[in-house]
Amino acid sequence: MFAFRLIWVICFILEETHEWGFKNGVLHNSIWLEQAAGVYHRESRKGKYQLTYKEAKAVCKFEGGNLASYEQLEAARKIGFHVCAAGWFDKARVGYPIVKAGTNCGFGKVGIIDYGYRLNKSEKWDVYCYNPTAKQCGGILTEQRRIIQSPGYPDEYEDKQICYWHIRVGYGQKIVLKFLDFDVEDDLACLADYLEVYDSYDDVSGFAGRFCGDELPNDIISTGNVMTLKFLSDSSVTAGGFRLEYVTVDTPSSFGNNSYS
Ligand SMILES: *[C@@H]1O[C@H](CO)[C@@H](O)[C@H](O)[C@H]1NC(C)=O
Ligand SMILES: *[C@@H]1O[C@H](CO)[C@@H](O)[C@H](O)[C@H]1NC(C)=O
Ligand SMILES: [Ca+2]
Repeated sequence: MFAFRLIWVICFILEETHEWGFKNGVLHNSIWLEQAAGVYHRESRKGKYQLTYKEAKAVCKFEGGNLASYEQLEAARKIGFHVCAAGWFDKARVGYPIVKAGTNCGFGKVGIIDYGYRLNKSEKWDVYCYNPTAKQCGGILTEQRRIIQSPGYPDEYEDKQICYWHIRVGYGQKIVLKFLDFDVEDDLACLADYLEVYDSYDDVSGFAGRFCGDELPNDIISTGNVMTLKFLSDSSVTAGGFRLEYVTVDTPSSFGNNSYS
């Protein structure tokens, strides 16, 4: 019985952590990750609400962390961590952090929406992990301007990095990305390592570009007040990394016309 379980767990981990897959010829990694103060939300690579308690624990552990505790989740929520998806956290509890009350999410309440201790550990949810050392790689950025750089910059970045930066500025503002330094493992289609920019809240819509090599990309201006940056490195060959700055600009009505919207 024990051996069977062990094999099952190993199979799960292999399945869950296999190298990035190709879809329509494009290297794709659709995990959705949101992070604040070491706490982050994870979906299974199979999609939303696909992790049993045991699988959820394995996901956090594989990334060097643990399931978040209620206190860690609440501490993250207090600095703006808001996710509309229920996930496992410590002690087989399920819930999610809500900052802004909404009718579609959290029953109009604010706080940790707590489904309590689950008796049935085979139920499937997302997961909330805690890993304070993962902090420098991504996060939610709300400042008016800020430098973003690859992990370890100005040293070379490491293999197998996944960083998501979600930039959210004031309503009516736009984000201007200015690249200051850029050196990411080069290949023709940027399949190995790359920085992707999305003119959107997530990495599903609003694709604005994928970059690798050592040519400095042009400035990128968002259409709205959110932007997502995703940096991924594969398991071999690193490079110098990148450094960029974003600034915010207000959008007066004279700023172009709205023919694109
Ligand atoms: C536990 O949850 C799983 C997944 O939702 C379900 O298939 C199963 O029937 C549940 N078991 C019990 C005893 O309720
Ligand atoms: C609005 O912008 C579009 C595209 O940039 C341009 O073709 C069009 O002439 C502009 N219209 C006005 C009234 O400025
Ligand atoms: Ca690489």
